[in-house]
Amino acid sequence: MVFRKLFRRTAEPDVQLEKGLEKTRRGVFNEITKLFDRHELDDELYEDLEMLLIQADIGWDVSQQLVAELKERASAERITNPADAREILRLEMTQLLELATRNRKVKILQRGVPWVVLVVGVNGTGKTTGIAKLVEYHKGFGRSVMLAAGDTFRAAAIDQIKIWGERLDVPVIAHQPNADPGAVVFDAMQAAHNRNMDVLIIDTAGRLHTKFNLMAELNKIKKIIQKTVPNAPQEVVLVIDATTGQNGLVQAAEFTKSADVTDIFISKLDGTARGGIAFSVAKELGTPITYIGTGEKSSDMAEFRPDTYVDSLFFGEGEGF
Ligand SMILES: Nc1nc2c(ncn2[C@@H]2O[C@H](COP(=O)(O)OP(=O)(O)O)[C@@H](O)[C@H]2O)c(=O)[nH]1
Ligand SMILES: [Mg+2]
Repeated sequence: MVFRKLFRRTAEPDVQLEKGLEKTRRGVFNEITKLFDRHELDDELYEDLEMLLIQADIGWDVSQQLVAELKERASAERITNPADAREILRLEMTQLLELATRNRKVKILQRGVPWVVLVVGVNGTGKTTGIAKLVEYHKGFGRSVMLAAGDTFRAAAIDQIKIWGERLDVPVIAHQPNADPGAVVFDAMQAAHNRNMDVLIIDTAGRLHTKFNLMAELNKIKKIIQKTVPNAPQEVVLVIDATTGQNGLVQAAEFTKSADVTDIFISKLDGTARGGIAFSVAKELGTPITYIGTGEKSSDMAEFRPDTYVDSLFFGEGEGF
């Protein structure tokens, strides 16, 4: 009980995030926490830790790196108490995630000039739901928001975004199914510009193309956007589904190579007990993680912060004070 006091949160708790990460916290991270209840900080503990980190979808390389660093620091600082080692691990994990926020650009939105957000990613990752979340987020700042139904390949996709538009009371620019996405985007840009919208969010189709096609299509859409607002899109958000683990990361890498992704949105963190994907994203992609999705409602989103994220993996409600 004495060292229990060491386990302090780094940041203010985020209730939304804690709820979203509950499965992960109760799953692998509960196992990780329990490891450090052991009496000895020995090789067996380090080996078990590495295995659990890999199970948490933190990725092979990153897991090895974390354990190696922990070992080194524990040895250099003559730490023998597992409870102290756990604190070091927590700080190391936070530092690793800070890599993912270091390159984040400051966003300065101008009232009445459309801040254009292009949302990309593989089909089913949560783009359209993520867009609903972004609408609620921007509306929370009192901004006017418009949507563009740029995924014209499935009629259902157009209906889905229209329904969100009605629910959230924002206009949606849409064409018929199978229309040219470029034409939708052009119309939406004109409408957003003419109506002095603060934010325009553009949905895209998430077909897995060959790399060349993906690049060509996204470039074409960007050129169309720039006909109306030359410095747009100010944000290109890539949605990554947390439940697809390391596989999702490989697909995401294709997008970061093809599109100038500015921000990453990790969706469905509530749906997995292995919520460690953020660590491999931070290490492998180098693109800032900005948003995280923790459910199917438009309010189920949090801004990504390394300290609250790591706290939420280790502490449940009312713990860690
Ligand atoms: N549990 C959970 N489900 C989500 C989340 N985001 C999206 N979904 C669900 O995932 C499915 C695909 O989402 P959708 O937004 O249509 O993906 P898209 O094809 O990329 O546009 C839908 O059933 C969503 O309700 C999330 O953060 N948590
Ligand atoms: Mg969609």
